[in-house]
Amino acid sequence: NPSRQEQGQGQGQGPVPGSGVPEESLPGRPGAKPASLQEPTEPHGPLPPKPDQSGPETVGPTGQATGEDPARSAQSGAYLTTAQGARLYESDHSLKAGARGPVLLQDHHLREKITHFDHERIPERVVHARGAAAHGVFQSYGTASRVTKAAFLAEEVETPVFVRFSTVLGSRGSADTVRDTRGFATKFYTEEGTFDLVGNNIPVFFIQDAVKFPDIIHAGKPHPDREIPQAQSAHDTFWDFVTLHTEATHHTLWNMSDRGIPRSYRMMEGFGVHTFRLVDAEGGTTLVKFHWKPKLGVHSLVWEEAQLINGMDPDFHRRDLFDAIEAGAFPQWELGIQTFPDTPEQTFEGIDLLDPTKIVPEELAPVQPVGLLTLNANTKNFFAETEQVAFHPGHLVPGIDITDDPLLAGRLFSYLDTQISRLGGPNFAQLPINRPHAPVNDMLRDGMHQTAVHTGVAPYRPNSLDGGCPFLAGADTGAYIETPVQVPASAKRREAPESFSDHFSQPRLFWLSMTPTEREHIIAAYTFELNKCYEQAVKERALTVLANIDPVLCEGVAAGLGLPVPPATVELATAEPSPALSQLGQTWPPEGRVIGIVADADGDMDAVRTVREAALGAGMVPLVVAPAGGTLGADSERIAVQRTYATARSTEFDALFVVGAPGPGLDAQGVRDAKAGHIATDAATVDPRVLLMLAEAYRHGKAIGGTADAATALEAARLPVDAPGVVLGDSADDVFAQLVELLGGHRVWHRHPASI
Ligand code: HDE
Repeated sequence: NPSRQEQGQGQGQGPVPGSGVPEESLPGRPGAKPASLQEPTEPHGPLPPKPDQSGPETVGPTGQATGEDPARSAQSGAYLTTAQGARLYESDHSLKAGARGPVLLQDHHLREKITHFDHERIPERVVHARGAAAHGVFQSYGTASRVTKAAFLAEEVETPVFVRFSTVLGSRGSADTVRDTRGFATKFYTEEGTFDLVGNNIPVFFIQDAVKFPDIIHAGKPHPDREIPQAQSAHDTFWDFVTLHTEATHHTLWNMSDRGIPRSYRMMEGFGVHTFRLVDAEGGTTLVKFHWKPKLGVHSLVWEEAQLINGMDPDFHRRDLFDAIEAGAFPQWELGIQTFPDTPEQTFEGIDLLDPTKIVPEELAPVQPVGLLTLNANTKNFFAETEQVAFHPGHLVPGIDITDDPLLAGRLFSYLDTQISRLGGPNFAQLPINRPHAPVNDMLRDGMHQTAVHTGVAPYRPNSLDGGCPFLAGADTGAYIETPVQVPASAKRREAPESFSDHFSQPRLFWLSMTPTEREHIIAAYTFELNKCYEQAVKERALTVLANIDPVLCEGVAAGLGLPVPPATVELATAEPSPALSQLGQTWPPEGRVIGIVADADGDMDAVRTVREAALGAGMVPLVVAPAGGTLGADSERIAVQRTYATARSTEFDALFVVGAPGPGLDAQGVRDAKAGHIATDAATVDPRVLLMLAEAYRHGKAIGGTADAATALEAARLPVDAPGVVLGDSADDVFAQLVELLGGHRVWHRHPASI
């Protein structure tokens, strides 16, 4: 099942031949076009969905499965019609008084088409506007049954899901690989109602109280006077706020770490952030934190690479997710829970479980797997699904309850409120993507965009006129059954508990848990961001915050800013490192990683073929990169080219395999022959785009392999052929095996200069 990436570029399906009806004979079609440019003239329905593109089962507004295709209401016939179903015979010209005359207002089709177009956009999300989503399935292991009665967590239950990943700060059209937190929101369409786990890829938050949310977002969004920078935290207002409001220190530190620039949505962790309360069948309760663990490992870009991608392919993460699913490489995550006794203090090992700026190290409370998420179907319509989906942390099912985390309380209000304005009224739960798969009978009536036709006369309780319907559930099956938690007797106060004022011990724990490589990246990230600020006072204050985390961090950043090192204002905490927080040091599978096979017409086609097949066998995505599109090799066994030197950039690949020393496409007379390309005879004639690819891949710590004669290309790029992570040899199989081994550690880190 070749992915879109593998199908090559610019090689879409050609025009479908017409039915033989001469174009001129159709009304309003002046002149015939050459056969190859003709539109199909025979009516046929919309293209059937691809097998991997099935969405959730369609359910009616009252919840029962209808089997009706949601596209039916707008795409049910072969002919172009008005919104009222009247067929149109022409759609290319406005109605005019003569070919050169004025356009007539009576043209209903023109007015209807333009009016609808004028209203095609809805407000983007105020945060998390930029996202990508997919359908999938959640298979529970049953291991959570001992702590929750939630039916979808019972043994071997399969639940359809829809997951939307996002960045926080940027607008809908912003680039994917900015330094930011990523949203990880999951809608479980369970048989007991919809459960939404609306999480992030960072386990803590900037603020402890929802009342500060507009402040942090206003500070992070572009400056109000000139609306720059887009989707960035590298500006004065962000750093002004987070250095004054030091409870943001922990989250900011995670943003400045490699977690802020994930390699792929498929390779990030997800966290529920708040502590939730699970309830078992006997009413027993357990406090938990939710974790998503990606099967492909947790990997990140390097900063220079992330910046290059934002120019080369701003849709990098969105494309990566869609292509992987289309190719059948379905990403998977394990859902896990950390469990804590539900004590009146709601603390664990001294950590306040109601403080969303704190984690509980996995070494103290291991993450216990409870089920497997597989994303296996792409969206069919971005707007209808990804844009219109509405998550809410208050969408809970029996067995899952909230805690008194003050940040969560504000979220419970905010999501519905914002969705009423974003989705134009209170009936968005009837949109196909938001419809529960459980039966709905809610007594909510009327309102903007009501699409259900409710029957009965008594949408109130109690009633006798509708036979008392609908009925209440028993306490054993109902949701939102309050756990009888004692609320401490106290006067009303605007204040936080004392434990919330510790803002530095966990940032220090995070810093101490990083490997030297990760620490270098953090210092470089702070240095970059603060050097983008103009205000000296902001930079100086940021250094004081860093001094409160660790002197090495503070000194490194101060050196990069050219500023003196300030003293710490708190006593540094003694923290036991948590190795689980580090992304490095483990070995990961090569599945889903992309290898670029750089070749030209004169190269060793056996090597190209061997690596391509081996990569496919390993579940990787091989992309052949050549001077021009089309194919490479002898007529009988042509190999499709997916990227050209002009469309490829090193950033798309996790590893490179270079065949020979691809030349600049000059013939013997030195005349450009872009189609063929020729093996360079010496270092001076290697194609400069290949040199750039090699230099970047080398600098970004990527594995580089090649046939033995690729040494000329490496030398031309002034790269040592015997450096770590560079593997050349006569056997393409052997070289590939070594590349896979290198990919297991993600990158050749000691080759990556800390400053980039
Ligand atoms: Fe959100 N958040 N948030 N948030 N959030 C929204 O809801 C809000 C917070 C998260 O893919 C909005 O429908 C407040 C934490 C994700 O559609 C809005 C506070 C976490 C998404 C909103 C928070 C999140 C949102 C904007 C502080 C991780 C995208 C559009 C009290 C646990 C969901 C919308 C999607 C979206 C409010 C804090 C995750 C405005 C007030 C903490 C993944 O309602």
